[in-house]
Amino acid sequence: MSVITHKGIITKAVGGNYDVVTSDGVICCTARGIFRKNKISPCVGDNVTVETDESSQPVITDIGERKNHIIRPPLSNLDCALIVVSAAEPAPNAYVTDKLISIFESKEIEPILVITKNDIYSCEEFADIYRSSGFKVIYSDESGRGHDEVIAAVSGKLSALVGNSGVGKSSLMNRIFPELKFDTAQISKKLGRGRHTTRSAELYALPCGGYIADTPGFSTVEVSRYGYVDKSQLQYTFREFSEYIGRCRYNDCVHLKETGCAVTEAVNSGKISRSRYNSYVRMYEESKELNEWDFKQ
Ligand SMILES: Nc1nc2c(ncn2[C@@H]2O[C@H](COP(=O)(O)OP(=O)(O)OP(=O)(O)O)[C@@H](O)[C@H]2O)c(=O)[nH]1
Ligand SMILES: [Mg+2]
Ligand SMILES: [Zn+2]
Repeated sequence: MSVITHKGIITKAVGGNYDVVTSDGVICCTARGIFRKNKISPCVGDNVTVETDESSQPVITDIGERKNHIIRPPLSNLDCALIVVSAAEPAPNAYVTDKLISIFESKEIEPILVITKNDIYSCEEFADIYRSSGFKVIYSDESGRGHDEVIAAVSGKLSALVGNSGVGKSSLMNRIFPELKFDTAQISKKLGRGRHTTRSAELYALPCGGYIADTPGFSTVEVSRYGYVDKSQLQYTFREFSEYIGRCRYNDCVHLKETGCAVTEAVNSGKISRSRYNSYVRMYEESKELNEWDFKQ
């Protein structure tokens, strides 16, 4: 009996069944029990080895080393996170945005902001905070504005759309893939049903290479459980702090109330956004209460 080995990427995972895209096409398979024993489950984005033979169901036998991993929803090997923020309904929330940015920065996933619903509201001030802090900000709405910029930002990469429920992630997927029909719903209907419209993550192949996943949204309260950045590392996840870190009077400065702090001086002189700095302080305080183990898979 001849066993054939294939290499590929998991694009869909539902109840222990996986779709793996290989050079020989999509293979539907299950996983070996050994992964359960080692407390690791294959997930969307994993580079895997699949074995097929004539008589039994194809099975995943190996998971390649992960570049990074997020747990909500389970996704591996992301290059880029498109953080979707709507200009209104729901209103932009700087703290939620900054928290997501820090989590992605800590995993070396490039955060890009996509601002939706500009056809009805403007949020220039919010966008400016992020542009001036060193992030790419794209406006994308139902008028078709920003479409080419979104495609250019994600082509050839593995990306996920993340953000609050109702910001328009699935609507954006519908603009990228007009032939597919992603479920979208008005906020009032989402609340009425008491759950989110999108419920799992699946990778879709982009026309110019790479993959993108829609993900279920979360409420502002839930973002506190989205991930964890240790307080010793937190300052390094604020990219605009980097040119000031090391220039404070005290080597162990954590940029809160210390005298001679180069970071707080930069905030006071308007070189660092106060809104971003306030998020840093809040996250620093909160990280004292959080336990890293709550965020392990
Ligand atoms: N005016 C306007 N409405 C939008 C835009 N994008 C999305 N919407 C509307 O916002 C509502 C929510 O959109 P969805 O795409 O379902 O939001 P989602 O982020 O996928 O939500 P979850 O799946 O619950 O996380 C729908 O009624 C959309 O029609 C936009 O750019 N402009
Ligand atoms: Mg959705
Ligand atoms: Zn300092």
